[in-house]
Parts: sequence; structure tokens; C-alpha cells
Amino acid sequence: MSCFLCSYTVAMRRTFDEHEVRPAWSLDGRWQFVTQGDKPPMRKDGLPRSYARSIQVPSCWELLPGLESYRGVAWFRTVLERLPGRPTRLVFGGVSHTADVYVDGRRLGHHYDAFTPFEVVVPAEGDPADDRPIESELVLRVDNTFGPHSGLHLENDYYTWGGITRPAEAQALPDDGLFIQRIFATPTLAPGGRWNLDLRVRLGNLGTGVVRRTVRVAVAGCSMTLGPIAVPPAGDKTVEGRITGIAADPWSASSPSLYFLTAQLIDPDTDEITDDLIDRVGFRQVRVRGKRVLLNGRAVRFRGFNRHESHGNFGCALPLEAQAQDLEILRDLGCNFVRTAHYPNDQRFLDLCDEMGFYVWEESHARQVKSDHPAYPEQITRSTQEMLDWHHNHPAIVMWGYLNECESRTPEGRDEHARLYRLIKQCDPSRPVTFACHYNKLSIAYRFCDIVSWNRYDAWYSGWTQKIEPAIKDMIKWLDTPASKGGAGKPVIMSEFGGAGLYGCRARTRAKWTEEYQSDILDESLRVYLHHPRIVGAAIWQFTDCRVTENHWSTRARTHNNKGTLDEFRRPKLAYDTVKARMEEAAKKWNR
Ligand code: ADA
Repeated sequence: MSCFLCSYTVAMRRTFDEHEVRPAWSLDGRWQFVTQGDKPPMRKDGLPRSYARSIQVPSCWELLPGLESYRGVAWFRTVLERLPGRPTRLVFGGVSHTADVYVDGRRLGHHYDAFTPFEVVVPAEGDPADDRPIESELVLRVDNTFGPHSGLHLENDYYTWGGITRPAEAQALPDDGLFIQRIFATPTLAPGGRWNLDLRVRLGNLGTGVVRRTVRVAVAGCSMTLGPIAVPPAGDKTVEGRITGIAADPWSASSPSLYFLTAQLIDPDTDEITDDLIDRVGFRQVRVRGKRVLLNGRAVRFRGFNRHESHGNFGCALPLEAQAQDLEILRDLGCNFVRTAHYPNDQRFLDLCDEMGFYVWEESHARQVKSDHPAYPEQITRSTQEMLDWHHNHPAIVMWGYLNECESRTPEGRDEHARLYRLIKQCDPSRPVTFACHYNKLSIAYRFCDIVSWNRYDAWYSGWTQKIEPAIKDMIKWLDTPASKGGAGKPVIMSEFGGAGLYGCRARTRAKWTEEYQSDILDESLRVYLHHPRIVGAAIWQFTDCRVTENHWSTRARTHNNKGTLDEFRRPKLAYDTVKARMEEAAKKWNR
């Protein structure tokens, strides 16, 4: 039996350690694995008796020979070591797309949606005085099927992979059950170039008694003590505070200064540090002022791409190095902006955007979803809340998006936009909110965004490149009239535009589907969109080709959306240099 405490590997769900006091260790590695298709013998508790295969966690099961298009159920199994007498908190960065979590045959957790993290707590067992770890069986039942149970993962223009697709970790919580669950830190500009930092610290109490603690928060050479607070059993409590007058370098894409924020739980009677949580903050403030977006009081413009988490070698489970490569390529292309179409991203990608300096439009999981799907209302609400709950502190996230190309022409569609817009603003009033709309003048939901965002394919689905400029001039003119029902005077982002170019398809005819024509579309689109004074952002559709689901998108050549400026293996197409030239030209003109 390994003495895991001396050999455990630090958790890898972030690009930094979130704990110094709380033991945390990675669950990544080889797990046992079996699919429903393998027809494993089952135990009475409904779990497999034996596992025919093994698999790497994190990864997509589509990488296993023979499972390239497996849509179904599979089970993953590993040994979970636990500290005696202490609850064990399991944190999964992402499981695609539905997980049921069993420990020693007991179902302790369920989660839907591949793109948001979730946590499961295993109750304490054994005597805290015992130093030998308890070994338990940890099994995940994973399902990536479509149907009435899945309102967000659908047959769609991106693929729903299967597996434990993002890093997972285990943590030992204090034996009294009180722990720091989340920290929310919101910076605001203060006089004299200083900063205020609004803090919300949510404590969870898994114990059976009321526990009193103080919370000490330290950041950028400042600190404050919150409490003491008494947290009721089996409950949680949020404490708030504000650190004022912080002298800190501002965060921006050109100067991404970051500061660790440490929160510690202190026993007021013994002064012992019983738990901790470390996160990172960047001191920046985003505001919409009239037709502009201001970052730290200065107008900012966004230029970049829509990026799916989709890779020819890794599926949606891109390792950290591949995620970093994507951002290096975006940097080389002269970009400062990435839209996480159409769902919350791996938190390590967001960490890299914080560190390398990219502005991020992160959006909750929705692409042309239907609000009348039986599972939709609960799933869209929970998925949006989870995005806001887990990703709040990333300075790179400068706006929240929601409901990509969902119904906004009808009163019902408008009301659903109103509901989610208000939910997001209520959870996080510190960021602008937008939704990518392709209904143009037919949409009646422009009241429910702070930035108007349009998806337009003038030179692909209809018309030619010559149509791009007159079409957007007409739209912007219309937007600033009462006919737009709430869009007048708001900043505009071109959230999607482009066309397909099959990698390697070259022709002097510059016909549709050639790399040449794709380059022509992007050249004209960027010439117009990057320089129009009323447009504050432009995101090309899309960064790389991405796999799509077979049944629904037979019109997609090779079951891929081929509108990438690079293919799914990150091989540049002809448009790469065209885009690079246009982005660098805009960066020089706007000086940022
Ligand atoms: C829409 C949608 C994208 C993609 C794009 C396309 O704008 O938001 O996900 O499907 O169309 O390629 O047509």
C-alpha cells in the first residue's frame, strides 16, 4: 500500500496550487474502463464486476481504437485513498457529458454538462488518529448520449465527446467539516490609481455542529480578517468584506499582472489554520460607456477568434501544452481576444489567458438549443450558474455570453433572454453581458445585453464578399433607431463571420470551399469590421476546424466544420497570413 501522503501528486486542475494547508492530490492517470457495448458482467449494485480495458484520465474515449464514434455509456474505476476521519472532496474539471459518481458502491453525486466543474463530498470515515489511508472504490458512470435527458448536448455543429475529459482531484477537508468552498474577488478602480477589492468567501460546514472561525484574506501585500462567523451544521455561509486602497499593477492583455489571493480559516480559540484556498486576481475593471467598452478607464477593442475545445489528436481533452500552443498561435496572429464558443472552458485555458494576456468572452453552454426541450430549463440555469460560480475570478474574462443563436424573435424567446440576462447580472454585476444573435433585425431581445453581438456570414451562406460592408452599415444604422427595441447606442461586436476552406483545397478559380475564397472572405470581413468606429470587437468563425456530430450535419464535409483558419491539427490554411496581416494592421492603428 503506497503511503500516498508522501507520494501524492499535486492536483493539476489549475496552473497553480490552490492549497498549502488542505491536502489535495490528483486523480489523473490510468483508470479501469469498460463500455456498455463491452457487455460487462454487472454486480447487484448495478456497477460492472469486471473492466475489460483501461484508459487515461483525462482523455476522450473516442481516442481508443474502435470507439472513434462511440455514443453511449461507460464506466471508469480507480482506487480512492482517503484520510481517516476527514471528509474527502472530489473535484472534476469536466466529465462529458453526464456523470454519476459512486464510492464503494454508493451513488454520491450526479452532474450534467461536460463543460462545468463539479464537486462530490465523500463523508468522513475511520479515526482521525489513524495515519493509514482508507482505500475505497471510486466509479464514474459516464453517458454521452442524446435524447430527452439532454437539453444542451445535442446533435450539433460541434461534437459531444465521451469521458473524464478534464483533470480530477481529491482533497482532504478538515475533520470538523468546515472548509472554504469558494472565494469571489471583484476589483474596482479607486482614487489615485489604487484598487478596492470586494470579497465574498463562502464556507461550507459538513459537520454536525456549529463551527466558529475567522477568515484571513491576503493579497498584494494587504490583508483583512473577516468574522468570526458561526456556520450552522450541514449548511454554508458567505462572509463579505472590502479591502481598500490596494497599490497594485493593473491587469490588461498587454500587461497581465496577477496576484495570488490566499484565504485561511483560523480557529479563534487556538489561532490554528484549519483550511485554506488560494486563487489569483488581476486588478482590472470593465465597463460599457455609451458605444465603447472601457478597460481600466480606457477604450479597448477586441480582435480574435471563436475557439472550440476540439483537437484532431485529443478531442475536447486538450492537454495543457496544446492549450498553450493555441494561445501562442493566437498571439502570433496578432489577436488579443477569444470567445469560448459555445460553453465554459477548461479552467487551465482561462488560467493561461490570465497569465498570457487575452480578453475572453466566456459563455454558458448553448448553441441553438430549444427552450421547449424537457431538460432545458433546469440544465441551462444550472450550467450558467456553475460557470459564474467557478470562473468568477479570472481577470481575462471581460464579458459573459449566453444563448448563442437561440430564439429571440418571439416574445417567449425574448423573455428567456431576459431571464438569463437578469440571472447573470444578479450573480455578477461587474461584467458586461452579451449574446450572439443571427436574427439581425428580427430579434426583439436587444434590451437584454450590454453589448450587441452579431453572427453574420454574408459571403458564405448568402452573397459575396462585396456584400459585407453595405450589409453591416445598414445593420448599424438600423440598430440606432427605436426599431431595434433596446440596441440603440450600445457597443457592437461581430461575434462570428467567415467561411469554410478545406485544408489543401487550392484553386486559382478561388471557388467556394477553396482556401483562397476563405482567405478572401476573411480579408474583406476584417478590413471592414476591424476598422468600423462603431464595432468594438471582431471574432472570426473559427480558430480551427472542429468535429461535428455525424447524424445532424451530413452537410459538413468530412463531418467537420471547416471554417477554421487552421485545421483540427493546427495546420495553417492560406487565410492564416491574411488574418495575421489584418490583425497586426488593426493593432497598430488602435495601438492595443
Ligand atoms: C453559427 C454557430 C456556429 C457555427 C456557425 C457556422 O453561427 O453559432 O456554432 O455553426 O454558425 O459554421 O455556420
